[in-house]
Amino acid sequence: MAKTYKVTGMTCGGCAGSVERAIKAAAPGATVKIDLATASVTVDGASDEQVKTAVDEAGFGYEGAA
Ligand SMILES: [Cu+2]
Repeated sequence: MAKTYKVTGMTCGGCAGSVERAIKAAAPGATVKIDLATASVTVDGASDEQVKTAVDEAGFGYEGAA
C-alpha cells in the first residue's frame, strides 16, 4: 500500500531523482512518486525503515509519514 512521507531538502528534479534512486536501490520494485511542491514522497513497496535509511543516506531529511 502506498504511503506518503515528508522529505526536506529537495529543491530540483536532480534531488528528486536522487531520492527516487536511493529508495529503489533499497527496495527494488518499489514505486516512488515525488512532489517537490509539497516536499512529499509517495512510496509503494518499501517499509518505513527502508525509506528512512535511503533518504538519510542520500543526504535528505526524512520527516516521517506526511
Ligand atoms: Cu536538486
